[in-house]
Amino acid sequence: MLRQLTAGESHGKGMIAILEGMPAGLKVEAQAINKELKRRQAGFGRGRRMKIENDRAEIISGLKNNLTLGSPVALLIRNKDAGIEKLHKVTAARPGHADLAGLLKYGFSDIREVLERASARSTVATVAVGALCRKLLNEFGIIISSRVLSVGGLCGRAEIKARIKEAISKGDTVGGIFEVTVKHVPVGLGSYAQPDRRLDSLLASGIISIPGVKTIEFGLGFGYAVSFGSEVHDAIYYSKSRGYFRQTNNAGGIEGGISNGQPIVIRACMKPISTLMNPLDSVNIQNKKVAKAAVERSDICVVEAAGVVAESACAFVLADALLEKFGSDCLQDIKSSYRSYMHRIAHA
Ligand code: EPS
Repeated sequence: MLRQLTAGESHGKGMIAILEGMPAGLKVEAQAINKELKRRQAGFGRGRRMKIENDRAEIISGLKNNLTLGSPVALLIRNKDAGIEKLHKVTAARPGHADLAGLLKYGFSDIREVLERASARSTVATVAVGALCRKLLNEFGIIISSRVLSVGGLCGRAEIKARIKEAISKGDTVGGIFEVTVKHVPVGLGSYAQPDRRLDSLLASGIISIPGVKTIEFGLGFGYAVSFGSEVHDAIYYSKSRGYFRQTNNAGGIEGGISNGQPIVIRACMKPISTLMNPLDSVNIQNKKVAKAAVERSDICVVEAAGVVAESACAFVLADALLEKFGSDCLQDIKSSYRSYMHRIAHA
């Protein structure tokens, strides 16, 4: 079983990730992690922080000569903007952020204490963990990608860029929809046997945990609600050369909580970032008088980056499901178990 633990404040010394349960014998170079960290920083509409940071992982443990040892892998990504002790007090909660609920829950008198950990900077650690998991999945031919489908209701590169520019000029922010696709997932990951073993439940949990993600759908998703069953279920065919196959993938690669061998397709909505340069009404938490919400340096649009983070969250869930199915200690053993299973499936 894979377990992850992350730590770090947005302007603290750095972000930390520990991944336990990686099998021994997997080749991992820091470069592979850094490549994913760089993808997370990209996208039109990112804020000034991304110009300051150049996120790079230091591998602290779990590897020797670039090979995993089967022991916990610990990663450290240092923050360049690490002035947490010197940052000003925040007194007007931003609608949409964790600010107010966090302040009340933990009994703070400065919203800064909330926003430092609630910040989406925490996704640095998610992506670092995801990069390790992705390396494992690649050994089995599993490939994860993402793309932006729309921003502010508009599709197409030029329209999306124009929408983000419009948000910038108005001191506003804008959200959108991204799609994650996972190819070459073997049939049989996850199970219907318990709710918490369903692959879609686990993937949904991973993606909805990303700050700012509000909805998620698999395959046809909400489209199922407006169709007859005969129109949307993926009919089953068989041929000697292909075995069982489908001509459609409305299920998005998962039936009954189990991967069915088709690509896994997930779409999710990332809400507009809640820090607005032209802020909404709020209340000063010290004197309870009307105040404008706090204005912090932030991003305008992070839909592309959210896709990269969602890929990483999926990589963790799928790597865990793969290890559960095929064994967990030694990559070589896992590969032989995988080969023998695939052979059985091919002749089923
Ligand atoms: C982020 C770092 C943060 C924000 C952003 C994501 O850095 P700073 O607060 O110093 O500008 O840019 O966080 C949020 C949008 C948020 O709502 O918390 C990052 O590394 O992705």
